[in-house]
Amino acid sequence: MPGLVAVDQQNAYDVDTLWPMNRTLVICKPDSVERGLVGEILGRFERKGLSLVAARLEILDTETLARHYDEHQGKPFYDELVSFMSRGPSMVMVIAGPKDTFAIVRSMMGTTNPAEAAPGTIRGDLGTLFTENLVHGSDSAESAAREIKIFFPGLPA
Ligand code: RTP
Ligand code: MG
Repeated sequence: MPGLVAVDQQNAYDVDTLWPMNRTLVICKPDSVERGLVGEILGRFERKGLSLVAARLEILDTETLARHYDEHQGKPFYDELVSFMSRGPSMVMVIAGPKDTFAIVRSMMGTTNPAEAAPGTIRGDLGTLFTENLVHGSDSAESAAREIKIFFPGLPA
């Protein structure tokens, strides 16, 4: 299990092994904050052996969400998505672990629609509504680097 990480100008490392750690962005969306599920969600990642390296409770503004969800701008669901994502505080987090941590997080989240997500996943266990699907996780290593820069520009990429 990785320990806490130390961050230098270039990389993050496991403090016990000094292996490079891989990071991804996770957002506990407004519905999970409202429902008091942040601890449950973060606890699942921590029990898996991933580490929390940065976190901030924040109401996301439409400009930040436009950058974050750039790939979805202009799609039919975009306005509803931004309205939901800005309706209250989100817990924005950087999670660290081994190679391709983004993929570990995504598999633990479950598929986009909670009604169809497998039991045992966060969305499958805790949600039923499409838009209110509790959690965001970067969908690739490139997305993780891009998204971490948006929310935590001070952290080395
Ligand atoms: P996220 O980015 O929030 O982690 O979710 P995701 O990768 O599982 O899904 P994505 O395709 O990136 O979509 C972003 C969010 O937009 C809403 N959505 N609605 N009505 C629709 O067809 C539709 N498609 C996507 C969902 O709330 C999804 O989380
Ligand atoms: Mg996505």
